[in-house]
Amino acid sequence: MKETETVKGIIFDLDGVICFTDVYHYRAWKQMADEEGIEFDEKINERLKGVSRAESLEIILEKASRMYTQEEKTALMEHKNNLYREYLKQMSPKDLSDEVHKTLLELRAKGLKLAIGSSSKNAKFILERIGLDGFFDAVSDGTNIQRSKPDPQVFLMAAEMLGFDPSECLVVEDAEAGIDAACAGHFHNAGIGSAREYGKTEFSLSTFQDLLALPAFDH
Ligand code: B16
Ligand code: MG
Repeated sequence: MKETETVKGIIFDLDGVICFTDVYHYRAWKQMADEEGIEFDEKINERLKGVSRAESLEIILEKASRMYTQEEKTALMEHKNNLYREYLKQMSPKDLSDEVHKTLLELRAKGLKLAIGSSSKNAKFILERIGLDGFFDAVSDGTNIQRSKPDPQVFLMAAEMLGFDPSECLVVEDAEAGIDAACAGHFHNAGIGSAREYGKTEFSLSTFQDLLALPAFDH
């Protein structure tokens, strides 16, 4: 990022950045895979981060010993989503960390617009559960896109909702597929968690509040 460039908006991935629903995705997929007798572990799970539900299932089925029909795949996705939503129902504002909450408020106080860019069709439900319903200036999620990360569509739509050019926005991601999507859309990006060490990550964040120290945010 050049000295003269100023970020006006931040687009946050949800799962793995704002809150930690990734463990619930894992448990739900694991139960489904165990019931089907399909090998599935945390290493395979890394490949599911940021990609759609249907694409996640295809990755899991790479280890299956037989072919599945489209009807069976639809039923498996529904089963997984029902298991996942049972976990989500147990979430509350306590699942939003003080660090994330305070940092979001400070970023907004700096005059930045804040958006969500998530592949999840459950994003609005999760935001409700953790007490952030209506908080963001824009929410782009799995319900308004045709192509999921690493395609940049979800972030391009978030930028459009905010009224900014991609070059004026920073995407914050925990998944390599999400950093790839940010790069493909010509966004600035910051990587946290699994995406911190990724080669295409522009800014590495050890903690969420490191966002406050990025110089391009000083207006
Ligand atoms: P759903 P994010 C993504 O959320 C998850 O990382 C990914 O594992 C999941 O498959 C995808 O949402 C779809 O989720 O089944 O709820 O529609 O990281 O883009 O916020
Ligand atoms: Mg994520």
